[in-house]
Amino acid sequence: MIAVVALATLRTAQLTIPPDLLARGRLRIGDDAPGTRTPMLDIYHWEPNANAGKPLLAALEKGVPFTSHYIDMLAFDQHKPEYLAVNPAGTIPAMVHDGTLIFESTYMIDYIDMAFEGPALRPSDPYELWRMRWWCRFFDQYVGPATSQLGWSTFVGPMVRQRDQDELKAAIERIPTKERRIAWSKAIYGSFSDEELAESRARLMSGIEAIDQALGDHDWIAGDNYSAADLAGFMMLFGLPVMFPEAANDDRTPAFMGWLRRVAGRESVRTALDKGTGRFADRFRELLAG
Ligand SMILES: N[C@@H](CCC(=O)N[C@@H](CS)C(=O)NCC(=O)O)C(=O)O
Repeated sequence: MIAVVALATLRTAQLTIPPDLLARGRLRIGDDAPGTRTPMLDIYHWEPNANAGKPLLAALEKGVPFTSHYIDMLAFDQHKPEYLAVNPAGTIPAMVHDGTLIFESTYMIDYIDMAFEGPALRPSDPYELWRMRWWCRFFDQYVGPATSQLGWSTFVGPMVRQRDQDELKAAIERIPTKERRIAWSKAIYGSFSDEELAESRARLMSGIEAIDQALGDHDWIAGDNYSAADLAGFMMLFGLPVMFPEAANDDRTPAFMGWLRRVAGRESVRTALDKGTGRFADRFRELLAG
């Protein structure tokens, strides 16, 4: 029995629609004409954490060569003209494959899976495929926004808020989308409401329990095979035993903790975490130490 409570006030998803982007169809970056150079994959990411980690993990799991571009979110690199020329929404992650921009992290996993050789990240069994998609949606719409809100209020806000106030104000004004301006303001000025934070915690309490129950007697979220759902869920949730131990611990949610450690043990995950500065890899090490 999955005990997921219906909560009303928290945003269900972080969907940013870059101005004009979808209308333009394929956005080509740079001047190269199609077919004039070797197909290349460039991945723009911050720490291998949450959304930013998904394309990294997917490419590494499949053994796809790529160029990694570290965008320092806390230095507001994502709003600088150089990066806006790649992704006008000013969000991370993004990737450019042979000159074409691909964004929205969960669907980036699908793209990498279909566009390149390597072990499949989608189950071939229809029921497992359905489970994979159901859980990806759950991560994106239910627990993802809650984790993100707690993370922004606990880590991101405190890491930047003591900087020069005029600089911070100017940095917020440069953000291209209203949704991200609101998120940054709330993080910087500590104005997430008690009700919002309580709702995030309630979602995580029930959401982690639901995952724990759903894992049952199989190793992976969709069933017998490692899939995009494990990769996406891990990236969203691996910090929880440290960030919110009341929700995720060996006594309350042993199957969830065992699954986190199984994913953490994969070579692709260890390599991905090395692409960060260590801030998040440290949480990962605490997890492995158990
Ligand atoms: N739904 C998008 C969300 C992208 C997103 O909002 N990313 C956050 C980091 S997880 C970001 O770019 N924040 C930087 C900012 O808001 O300035 C995805 O999954 O790719």
